[in-house]
Amino acid sequence: MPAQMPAVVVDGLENQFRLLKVWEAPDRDAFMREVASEVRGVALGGHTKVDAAFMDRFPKLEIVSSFGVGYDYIDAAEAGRRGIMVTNTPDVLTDEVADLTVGLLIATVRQLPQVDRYLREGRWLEKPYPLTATLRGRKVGILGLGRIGKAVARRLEGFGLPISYHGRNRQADVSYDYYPTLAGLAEAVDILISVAPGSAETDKIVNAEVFRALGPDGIFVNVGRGSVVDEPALIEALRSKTILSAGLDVFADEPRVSKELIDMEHVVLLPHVGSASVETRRAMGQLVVDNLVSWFAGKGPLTPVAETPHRR
Ligand code: NAP
Ligand code: 8YV
Repeated sequence: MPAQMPAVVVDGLENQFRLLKVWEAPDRDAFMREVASEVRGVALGGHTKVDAAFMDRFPKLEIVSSFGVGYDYIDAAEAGRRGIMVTNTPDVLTDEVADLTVGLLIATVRQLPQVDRYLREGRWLEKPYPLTATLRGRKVGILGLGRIGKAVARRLEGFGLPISYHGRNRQADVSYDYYPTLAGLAEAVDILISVAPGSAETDKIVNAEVFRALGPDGIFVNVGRGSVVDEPALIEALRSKTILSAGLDVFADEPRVSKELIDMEHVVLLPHVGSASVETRRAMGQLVVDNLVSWFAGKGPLTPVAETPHRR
């Protein structure tokens, strides 16, 4: 375990395996060198980078069990070429992240954190808070209509909002309008929600052209990955009122958040808390453990990523 993980993972693995807690070693690099030849599994948290150089260090490595559904910090294609299994934690967090996304959207449109600050500062005593924008009458576009994207769409259907989406493929199980280009989607909607994974393909695809297409009433919400957005272009679009506002749970260089965003009153910023409830983080941790237990019991992985499919 290179970085500290929740107790459910530490305890669950200590019960079953010899757990090497790299983060507790006074000299982590020396400790890694010392134990590298024995390591057969890695429990990965804290978005530790797993690239070819990392894999080179562990000649007997069979499986990387990662905490989180997104695994953009793992070179999974390289793991696949080496026959190393990679697992993630899908599904157990879908509803939690979808709930948070809807909360963030409402908070952004109705300015809930700003309104809360207004009351605490005693300003209600002077005059009522100014009127805000509305969700009513808006169209929603989802970038990345996967597990979480669909759960967000189902919730927003209940709000009476029409949904459309962009991804590489049309989804067979939904009847929402599909847009083959992201700019086309942005042009057609006034709320754009990104739930797409980080990858070379998605890097900075939400760019200045997309913000221009979204337009001056446009709201951008990002719960996917910060790398999907050209962040300087987002800041410029917010500064110039090319779009109305943004609600962000993910950023380009976490946990550092650009001062320009922090200084803007018309954005809502969350410190990557989409899945961060006690119950959901526990379920994610348990799945990290269960993948390793299943693998070393010879039963295969429970939730392998697409790049390392399990062949029995
Ligand atoms: P998923 O089921 O794999 O869905 C991902 C969606 O993104 C798919 O519909 C996929 O559709 C689309 N996509 C992939 N590559 C694309 C590309 N190049 N261009 C456009 N669309 C693309 O994953 P999920 O479980 O919904 O999770 C989605 C992401 O949410 C994770 O990868 C993670 O980054 C993020 N996340 C964030 C939090 C948080 O705390 N903020 C929590 C959990 C997850 P196509 O294959 O058709 O393109
Ligand atoms: C986690 C996430 O907070 O699952 C993901 O992809 O982004 C979040 O659920 C994160 O991966 C753990 O640090």
